[in-house]
Amino acid sequence: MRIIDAKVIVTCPGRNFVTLKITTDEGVTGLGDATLNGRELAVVSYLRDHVCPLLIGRDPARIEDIWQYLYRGAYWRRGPVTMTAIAAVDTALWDIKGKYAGMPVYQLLGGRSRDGVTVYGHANGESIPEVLDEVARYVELGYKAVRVQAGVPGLASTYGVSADKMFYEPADARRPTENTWSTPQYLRMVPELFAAVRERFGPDLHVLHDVHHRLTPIEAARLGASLEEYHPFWLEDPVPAELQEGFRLIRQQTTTPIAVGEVFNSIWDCQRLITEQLIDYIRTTVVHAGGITHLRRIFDLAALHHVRTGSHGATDLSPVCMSAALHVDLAVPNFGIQEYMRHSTLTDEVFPHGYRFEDGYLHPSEEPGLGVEIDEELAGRYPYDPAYLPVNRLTDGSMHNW
Ligand code: CS2
Ligand code: MG
Repeated sequence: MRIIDAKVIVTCPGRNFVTLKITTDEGVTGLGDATLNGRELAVVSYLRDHVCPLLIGRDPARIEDIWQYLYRGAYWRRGPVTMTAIAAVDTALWDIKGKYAGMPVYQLLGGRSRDGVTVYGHANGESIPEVLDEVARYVELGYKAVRVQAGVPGLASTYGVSADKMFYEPADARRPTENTWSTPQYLRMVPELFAAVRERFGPDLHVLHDVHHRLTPIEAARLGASLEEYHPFWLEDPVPAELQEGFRLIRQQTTTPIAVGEVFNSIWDCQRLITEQLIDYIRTTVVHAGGITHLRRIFDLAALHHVRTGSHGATDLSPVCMSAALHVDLAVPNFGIQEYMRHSTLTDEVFPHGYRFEDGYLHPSEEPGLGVEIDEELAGRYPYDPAYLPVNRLTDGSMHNW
């Protein structure tokens, strides 16, 4: 068994996706998501120019060896571009291994640990009443968990609120749009949002919220404490997480659960957060954290420290990543929850897949491998269309975190 082809497919069925397709000498193919929102072409070049040529002739069964070869061989280790490229290779090789074994990948990861993968959807609106109506739609669809994001009074726009419903695409312009931010206004709004959700939907619905890296630890501590009476399922990305020990301050002040990690790309980004139990959920993903092989290492470290999984699942992670995530989610012992921002119908046509939503759960495909393909002819009709994530400034014009 040898790799005879490794090609990068770039398509934009409403948003950009980068996909790696590996083919063996026996005609077996595997897919890996390589999408890095706003920096897609950097990963395309990393794969096309520096990785794919080195894969030709290798044994696709040697997943771990190829992972180590690409990680150690880069010399310049880690980082979102490198680890997304390695992730795509790793994911495609697990897809191939499942097809050769004639099993869905979760069977190769230890088999089913649960009946289904609990997911959460995204309810958002400019006003709190609008958010409540969106939450009602998700409850009606059978979701047991919903993320809530509302506009901040006095601000023209904010993270997580868009005209789109059921999915949310933040990369909205060829040059980054500039948002304005006010922490005091925001800190006043969020407790009102949670009070309204609990008032209308009661205590049992899991309610999540994404702060999106915008507070200082003491502000996050204040927000966490102000929400305790509404028992959030989690408060996500309360502060930028380069200073992992900074989370100690939040931990000392509040019991509100913390989720972090969608921007992490290796175990080293979260090693202290996990081993000191500074977080409750780790949000690392197949596509950005080195693939299934590395993600399992992060999740195993988390399992030893009472930290559960809560992988990122936004629309800029393709159905290839979602398919792979569900196989990991089904098998790991310390599963927490899976984000599920639905893709557009056109995206689902470009990436036919076997996962399905039912009564608040996602179920991965039972097909051998990951259970996802790419319609290359259809993908070819939608060329890359540059789009950037917004940037954020404070009301005095200072750069802030988006
Ligand atoms: C967000 C994402 O889903 C989330 O939790 O943080 O929407 C994130 O902003 C995008 O994936 C960035 O590309
Ligand atoms: Mg987030």
